[in-house]
Amino acid sequence: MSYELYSKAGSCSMAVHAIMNELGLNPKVYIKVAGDGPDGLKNPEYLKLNPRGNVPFLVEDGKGMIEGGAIITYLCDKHGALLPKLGQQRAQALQWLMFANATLHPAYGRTFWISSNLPQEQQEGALKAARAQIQQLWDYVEGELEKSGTTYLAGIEPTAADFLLTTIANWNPAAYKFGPKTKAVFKNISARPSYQKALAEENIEYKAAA
Ligand SMILES: N[C@@H](CCC(=O)N[C@@H](CS)C(=O)NCC(=O)O)C(=O)O
Repeated sequence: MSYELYSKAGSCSMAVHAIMNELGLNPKVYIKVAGDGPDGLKNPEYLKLNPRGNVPFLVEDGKGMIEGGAIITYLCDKHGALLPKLGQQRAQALQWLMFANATLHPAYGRTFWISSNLPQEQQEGALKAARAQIQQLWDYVEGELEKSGTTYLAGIEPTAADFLLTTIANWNPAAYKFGPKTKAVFKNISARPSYQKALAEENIEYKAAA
């Protein structure tokens, strides 16, 4: 079984990278950069492999796969870790994985879109509104962790969702206030050897747990 992972340093694909390290999969990781240059995400060679021109892109024994939420679920199920198999525990773990992938990630995506597409004079107001939405999501996470009293999003053991949440939190962390329980998740996950290895391989400094 061979795994190749295309990642952009520190982006959502770094969560897949850390999860693969945690699962002991020893992926060969190719770090891409934004844009069209030789290593860019829109470079014609990369577009031949992955016409979406984004990351994460996983190649398992020559077969490609897109969409981080699906890649993570597939790998965790296949290798039997970081995603409970059955029942309420699985429901909670999937809920939080999808929250990170399909709610929190797109909310950050709006801030990136505003910064690269809106005229300068419109950016301040739009960014303020988009960041306020993101802050509400972080406040929701803290509230749910307080209610459940658990160390991680879906219980006392970490699941894949904690890895994705921890990774997203490191995107412009100075712009947001994280509650103490949320920060404890970032601290615990970012300290794991699997996560430290991904940070080192992608040359990223982890700041959200400070
Ligand atoms: N829904 C997709 C979103 C993937 C996505 O937006 N990836 C970002 C990095 S976090 C990307 O590749 N952006 C393109 C770029 O940076 O040019 C997924 O979860 O895989």
